[in-house]
Amino acid sequence: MRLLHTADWHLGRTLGGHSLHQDQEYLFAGQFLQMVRDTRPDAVLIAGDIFDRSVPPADAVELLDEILHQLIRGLGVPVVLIPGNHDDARRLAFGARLLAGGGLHIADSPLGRAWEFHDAHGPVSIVATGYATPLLLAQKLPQAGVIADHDGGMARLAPLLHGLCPAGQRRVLVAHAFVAGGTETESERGLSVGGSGQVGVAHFAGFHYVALGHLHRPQTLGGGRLRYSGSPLAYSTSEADQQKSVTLVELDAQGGVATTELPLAPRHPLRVLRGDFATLLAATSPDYLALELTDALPVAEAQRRLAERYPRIIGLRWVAEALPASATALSAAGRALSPLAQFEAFHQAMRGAPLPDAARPVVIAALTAAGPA
Ligand SMILES: [Mn+2]
Repeated sequence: MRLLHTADWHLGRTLGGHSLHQDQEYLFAGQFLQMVRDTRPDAVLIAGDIFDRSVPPADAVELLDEILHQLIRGLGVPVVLIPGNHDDARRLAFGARLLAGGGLHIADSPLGRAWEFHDAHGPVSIVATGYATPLLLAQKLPQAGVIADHDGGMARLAPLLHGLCPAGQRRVLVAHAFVAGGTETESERGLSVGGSGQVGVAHFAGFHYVALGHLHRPQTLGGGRLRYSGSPLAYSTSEADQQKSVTLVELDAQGGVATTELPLAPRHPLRVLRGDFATLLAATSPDYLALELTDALPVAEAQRRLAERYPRIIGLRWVAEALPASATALSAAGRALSPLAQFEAFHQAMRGAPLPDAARPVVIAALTAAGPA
């Protein structure tokens, strides 16, 4: 069986105040649909965080509707999708029982749903469980007692999920969780306040493939059976270096798995760009840019002028270039200077300019308050 695994679409997301709608439309309506046309999977799995927020913008809902229509009606490929921690599970489940007959399989219960798919080797159970808090699981499973954390939740849930699958069938699980051993970026929203929100790999025993969502970096765990496809777009500066992709999964007759990363190319890549103001001002780029200024300027002024050259700035910060040795090691001559003179030398080294007269009384007051060295 051939599956396309993706997750964390975050439709409706903004980045640094810029709507990503057109970039998402470009990626999903263009490259992703073409990928499905080229690979002809038996199903597409979308492992949660379909939308960026529980009540998404109308443009985002319309885009999802169009993509699902093209996949299921246009290409004849069924879709399995689950809510993530950014989605509102009940809103996403609207019409789920009606839609399942038309090829759209939505995990509309926190206790999981299973559907039977077929390939040349026989049936495959695809079982799907949306993100659920420990509290919600405890409410749905009153006999389970206190469920203290996500790990305890998955421990209770796993046997129920297996119970949804007929014996002897190959089993694929779609889930949204932070599996221990995975690596975060800066764009996941934490699953718990205090505690890690992580669940152990061992709970996923017995599934031939686990299609995971939540972590935005593509990665494989559990000896290859568990995988995060990662998000299709970079949603934070920490992802600037990541090649985003969709995972192609080949499940053989015995349940053995081989995965391939199918790369995606964003319309406007997210990059970190470092330079001095004059150099940055002399260039231009349509990309999403986290700018790092190496010379000190009033930030609001710099941002205003750079925005004329770069329409998609997502952040601007001042960074010091590598410090000269004179700024990091105090020489014998330096030690002989007064604290004020040392600070003036430090300011000169860091900012490339003398300490402004207006700042001197502030520094003197601070040095006096700090007491004798
Ligand atoms: Mn996410």
